[in-house]
Amino acid sequence: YVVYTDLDGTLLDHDNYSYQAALPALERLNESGIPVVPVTSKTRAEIEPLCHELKLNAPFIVENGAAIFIPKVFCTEEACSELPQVDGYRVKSFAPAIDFWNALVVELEKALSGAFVAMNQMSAQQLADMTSLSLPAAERALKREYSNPLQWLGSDEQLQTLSDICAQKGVQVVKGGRFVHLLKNSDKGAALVWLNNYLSEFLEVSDLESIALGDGENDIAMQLKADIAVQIRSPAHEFPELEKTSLYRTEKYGPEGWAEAITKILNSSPKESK
Ligand code: 2M8
Ligand code: MG
Ligand code: MG
Repeated sequence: YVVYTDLDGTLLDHDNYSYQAALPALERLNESGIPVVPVTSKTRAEIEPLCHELKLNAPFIVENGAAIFIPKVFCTEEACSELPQVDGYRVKSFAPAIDFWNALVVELEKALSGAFVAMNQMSAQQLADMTSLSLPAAERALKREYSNPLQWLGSDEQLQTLSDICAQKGVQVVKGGRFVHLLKNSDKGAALVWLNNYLSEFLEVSDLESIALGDGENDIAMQLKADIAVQIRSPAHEFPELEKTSLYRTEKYGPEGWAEAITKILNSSPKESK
């Protein structure tokens, strides 16, 4: 197995961002040598300290599938030589870089003035206030490389207008826990497929099974592509609609639901490190 997991509302509590309840299940995965891959709308600057705290050394997927950061230990010369090097990683990117997004938002402002506040227009303090992130965490969230999420203030009708304008530019609109996210040439599903192929070659396992856990609408793309999908119960919204045979919906919320699902899957699996 490889575990692909959303962070906010999934591995991390929607309200206080704690992962405490998931720790025993995470430990069990670590012991079984099952890689845990964050797949999130968060930035690299937000994910790195978390990976460090949780001792995750696997690749991770940033900003809603925009790019995959592959640490050196997961690289071979053969597999990675074509990928650009950034700090200690090789990077496979799908989405346009941040300048594209900042320019797009300026244009959207003209048609939908007042309907949203883009993250790059917020101070760290403002972002901290609206999300209950700590101030340093909000600073890391503002270090965006591939996306500029929108705090939505407008009507549903204006959201439809946003979708229509964006569609003409090949940009897709999806909802996260608190923000509206814009995607182009990427989603969590495409990133999962690319990385699972990469890892099955790297680990030399031909039938590497993927488990995708998430709470939001922006997780559906990866849940559709995964072998096993887990929808984590959210205190903020209903389960997003998802049709799939191998779907498990948790009883518990956030990281408790995460542990519930992982425990259930591992207990019912004949071979833990499949
Ligand atoms: C944003 O993402 C969440 C994910 O569901 C949201 O849309 O509410 C991100 O852009 C992330 O960088 C940030 O940490 C988070 C804070 O709640 O919001
Ligand atoms: Mg989420
Ligand atoms: Mg997310």
